[in-house]
Amino acid sequence: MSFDTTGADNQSGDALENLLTENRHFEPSAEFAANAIVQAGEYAKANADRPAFWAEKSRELLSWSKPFTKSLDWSNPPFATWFEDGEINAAYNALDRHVEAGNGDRVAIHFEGEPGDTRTYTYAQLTEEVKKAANAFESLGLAKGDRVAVYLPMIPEAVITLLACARIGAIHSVVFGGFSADALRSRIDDAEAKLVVTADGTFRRGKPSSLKPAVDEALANPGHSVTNVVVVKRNGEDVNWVEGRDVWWDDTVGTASAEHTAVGHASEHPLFILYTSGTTGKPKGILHTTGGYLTQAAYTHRAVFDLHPETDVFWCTADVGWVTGHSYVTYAPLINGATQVMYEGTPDSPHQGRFWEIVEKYKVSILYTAPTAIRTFMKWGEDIPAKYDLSSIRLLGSVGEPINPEAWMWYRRVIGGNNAPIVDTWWQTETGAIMIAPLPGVTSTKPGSAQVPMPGIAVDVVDELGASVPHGHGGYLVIREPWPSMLRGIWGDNDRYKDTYWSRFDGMYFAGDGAKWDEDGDVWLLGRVDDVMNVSGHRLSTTEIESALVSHPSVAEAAVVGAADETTGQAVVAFVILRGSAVEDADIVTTLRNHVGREIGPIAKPKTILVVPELPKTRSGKIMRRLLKDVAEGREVGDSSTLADNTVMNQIAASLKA
Ligand code: 7RM
Repeated sequence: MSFDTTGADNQSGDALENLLTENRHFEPSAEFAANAIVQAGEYAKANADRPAFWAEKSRELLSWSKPFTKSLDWSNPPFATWFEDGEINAAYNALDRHVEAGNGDRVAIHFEGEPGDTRTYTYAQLTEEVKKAANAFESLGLAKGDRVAVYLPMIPEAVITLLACARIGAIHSVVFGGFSADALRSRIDDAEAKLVVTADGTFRRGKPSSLKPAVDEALANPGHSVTNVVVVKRNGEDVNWVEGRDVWWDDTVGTASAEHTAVGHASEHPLFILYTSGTTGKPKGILHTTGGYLTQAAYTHRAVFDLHPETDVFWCTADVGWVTGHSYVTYAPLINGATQVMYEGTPDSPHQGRFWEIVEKYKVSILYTAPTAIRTFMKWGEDIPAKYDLSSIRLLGSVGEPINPEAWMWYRRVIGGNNAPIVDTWWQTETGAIMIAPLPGVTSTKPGSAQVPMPGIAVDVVDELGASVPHGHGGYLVIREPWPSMLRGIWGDNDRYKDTYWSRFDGMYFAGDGAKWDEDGDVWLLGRVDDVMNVSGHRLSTTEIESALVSHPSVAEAAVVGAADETTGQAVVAFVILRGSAVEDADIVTTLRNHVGREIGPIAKPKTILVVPELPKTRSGKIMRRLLKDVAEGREVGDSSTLADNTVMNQIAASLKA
């Protein structure tokens, strides 16, 4: 392979063109395929007429108080409407109708608190709680269209709050419990929230961890829009109290009437805002509406997880502060009448087997988690899950980042008993629901690839000019047709909505991810395009080099960035966490460089490999490569306020000095 210093605009990423391929395939077992909820015919049916397909799914999966007559309206792009003349209540669909259908005694939520306390809510009980919360919020003056900031830990009150808002047509805006007072303030201000729902605090690794002080700080200056703060008592810590503003959950929701009739809201009535950080600028308030969002969330949940609501126990480990916790904890599982597990804490508390203990205890059959968690479990060793009975698991899901083949294989073998299909699901806050994933009873799965667009979803990979690239080639991931759960805009900023998503390629949604088709026509996600490096004119994906590093037995985790380089434009810099005894190996850096050379090609060999104790990650497990890039380029480290653990950058700095 030669170094090409002229091809600065090397669109097709030739250096890696044929490297991301995978020969391993895993067919669904005959039994799994035979009992699968969705069969192969679904693709052709959806492709024949997408809006008709989604209309049929919507009628099948949801109860509309006023049936719609119209499916998609795309007469004013990029502003779509779905099922526009219909009316629907999200909370009624998630709760009341299951009780009316005689399923009130089915468990909706098995809650496991971090300290080990547990609560079980049946559908009848959860319905009652949501009705009380809806009445309580209304008694505080909350009305349809008002915004509610939610700053809660992973406790049932989070789901209850969201559904109570949806019930009365208030718009929730969840802010991650891990975000600072500043982040909370800017989100409250941007949405002009009238109510805040929070808790005294939660527990982290056995210790109380507070939330209420951040709310007090966010509201310290006058001029904000908030009239009341509802406070759930969770960890029992003392809190400051602002008379007239603050009210205890138990005193308001606890004493409210359990009678509340749900009325339908217009299909395009806003359901929620969820802020997501862009590469630059202030966070974007991604806006989702009701009918289309619920349709795609419910459909993908059934189809991708092969959900059999009478028998499955579903566990999505995502926090409700993330879109995954909206679509696949709060809405879809309840709409579909599933039984689910909700867990407040981290995987390592009080011990590294906590997740597997929970799987065994509740007989979890479908587990949906993130690659970062899987890689952490690999690091901890397979003897930990081996201590538990995981035989209830029949399907595994992955979301949030590309899952490297190494982690995929481990997940399948150690957690899935070499039998459970793995569904790698690609989607975004903006897409609202899963867009690319295998259908577990149909698709033969392939480690490392999210594989195929969902039925009814038009995904493509295009070059700089927006032309489709052929199989075997890479480019930018786009979506060619509107989809039901697509964002309807950025709160208060239509221009930014158009600029960010619809201006790069004419008439297509630009996802911001690099991707490639392999020779079989499966999609591989290559990370955000801002994570694509250009070394001597060769496009290299951080994901691929990370994947190569992690495939070496000495490497537990790896993050790769492109650092500015005078000669090559960018140079590959890798940060690695080593496993056990590899730490003592003096030649490890050379070994790893050669390993990457062998796995991908000499062009991909990291110029620098830095051994570090930890990697900077957000709460949802995404590596913040931006911060590593600052280190690699010798700059002062930028804003690290969204890190899950804000001491990590200091740990890295200390380890590099040593
Ligand atoms: C659900 C969620 C979105 C970004 C997205 C990608 C990355 C998510 C996968 C993935 C490869 C996956 N929403 N991403 N899932 N990359 N394979 N299965 O994560 O808004 O927080 O993030 O996450 O870069 O653009 S999100």
